[in-house]
Amino acid sequence: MDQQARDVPLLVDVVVIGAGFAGLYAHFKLRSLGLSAFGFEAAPEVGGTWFWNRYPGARCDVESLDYSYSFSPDLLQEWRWSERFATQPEILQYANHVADRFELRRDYAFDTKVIAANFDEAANQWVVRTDRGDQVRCRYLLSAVGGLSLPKAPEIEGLNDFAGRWVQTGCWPREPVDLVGKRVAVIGTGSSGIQCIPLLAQDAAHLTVFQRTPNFSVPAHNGTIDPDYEARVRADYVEHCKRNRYTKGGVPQRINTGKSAMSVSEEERLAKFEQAWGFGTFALQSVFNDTSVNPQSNAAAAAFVHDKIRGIVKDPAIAEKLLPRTFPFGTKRMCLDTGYYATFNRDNVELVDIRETPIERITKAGILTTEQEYPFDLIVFATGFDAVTGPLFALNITGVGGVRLQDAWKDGPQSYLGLTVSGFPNLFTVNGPSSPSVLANMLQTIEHHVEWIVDCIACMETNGFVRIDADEAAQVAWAHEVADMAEKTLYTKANSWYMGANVPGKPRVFLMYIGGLDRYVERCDKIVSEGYAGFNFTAGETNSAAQVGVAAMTGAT
Ligand code: N01
Repeated sequence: MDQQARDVPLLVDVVVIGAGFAGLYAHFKLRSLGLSAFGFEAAPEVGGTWFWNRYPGARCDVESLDYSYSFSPDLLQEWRWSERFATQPEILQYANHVADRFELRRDYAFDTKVIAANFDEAANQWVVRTDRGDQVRCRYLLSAVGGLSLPKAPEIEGLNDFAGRWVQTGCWPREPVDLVGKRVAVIGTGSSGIQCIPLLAQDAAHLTVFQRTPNFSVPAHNGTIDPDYEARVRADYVEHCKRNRYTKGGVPQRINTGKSAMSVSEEERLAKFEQAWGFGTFALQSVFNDTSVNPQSNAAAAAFVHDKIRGIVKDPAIAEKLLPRTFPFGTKRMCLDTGYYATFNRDNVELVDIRETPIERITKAGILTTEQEYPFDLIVFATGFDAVTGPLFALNITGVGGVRLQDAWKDGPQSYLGLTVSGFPNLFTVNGPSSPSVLANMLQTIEHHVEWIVDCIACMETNGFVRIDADEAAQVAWAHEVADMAEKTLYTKANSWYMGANVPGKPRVFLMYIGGLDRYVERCDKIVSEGYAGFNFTAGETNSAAQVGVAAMTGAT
């Protein structure tokens, strides 16, 4: 059901796609610029990823105090989180609160999917079409679709034969899913599987986990927020958030030796690992500064987690199956859990290693592996997403010369700063490929991108520019820089969704900028201070207007 009457305009300054945290903030900022903006959202309400991922156990893996918008000091102070890591319902409530407080719903059509966006070169406008028959023209198109918004289709043969029910974590039903007395299967042990498995185990009669690749998971140590810490943060909240933006991960570095794991004694190393394990967050990855680049340091962290798993899981054979061995520690996104490994000590939980006994197909009764058929009432697919590029391709974007984004990116995404794509003028992508996105606190990456984009649009408006396009050479150089940076780490050794490796046929390209949010923000600032180096601007009414030097726009010499 719509949250508002549908009153879709024919022409606006900006179309925003998505009403998650990025889309909402974009609306807020664009309005402050005096531009008209209109948004489309496929869901019936705001919240983006937090609307769709409502599976049991879904919660943020960034501490709530940091996973907060920082643009409004009043909002920062008035909103109180109830837990250190907020649950999905609470985050969704927060998104709704923000939408209400800043009246951000009024320029959205909900339950409306964008199905095409074509650049009209003569008019320098995007023509956006939706599945409800709308056609809107806009001068700027802002994608705020999120990198993890397109769940992978369950790709296991035989699903149509299954007589029971199946669901996906990435689009969990809104009405409660009845688990009581049910025989439940979970396929997938990434962050979503690892979060829901302990809760499903509590309610289901029997839970069978089908694991293809064991993952590294550390205890989140969720609970109430330490009141002293919260008071310190609140006393200086705006500055706290500003400082976050100039860190690698967009969060405070609270346990960080700044040393190589190999530069300290084994005793000190284990003590620091222990401290990080006890603290939660991603501290185990960042406590030493070379975990992601030095194979020895990485192996030490992996061995530490292996020992922890062996210590928690009572059956040694099951513990061995749960040990991640096929990729370096942290190079697939590390998971934060609440009682994940201990769940395998329950009598009603079974682990099936589908590397040993692969799934052959889904049957009427359940799941058939090479070893046996398992009967189920419910199958939960926690099998991940066609990340980063998938949601953009789903928009069916065509740029200059009618080139489809899919074709421009057939060998992997090419983007300048993850913000713009050469040949697709006036299109901005929040958290696009080759930007830090999920490698940092998403609230920080979102706010940074939205502010950069809105400042850029303001600059264009002030200077009479009608078109911005990334210079192809600058884009190629950026892609090389991003790839070189990733190659220097161990991340490229894993078959992860970060590498596009989870989707058959997807080019193997590291999808994020791994140099840290701090370096990235400084780089974006520098590019602006150099007169938007690497961008071409066009002045006037049409695309035939003279190219104008960007230096003139910013006063740079
Ligand atoms: O997806 P994933 P996710 N047959 O791709 C398995 C964010 N997130 O939804 O590794 C059998 O990580 C697959 O196995 P393998 C976070 O950024 C955040 O869990 O490909 N198994 C893997 O085990 C995260 O990284 C939060 O061998 C199949 C699993 O399914 C990202 O979303 C919470 C299969 C997929 O893991 C994605 O996480 C949740 C098949 N055909 C998510 N296909 C928080 O903030 C896939 N698998 C806490």
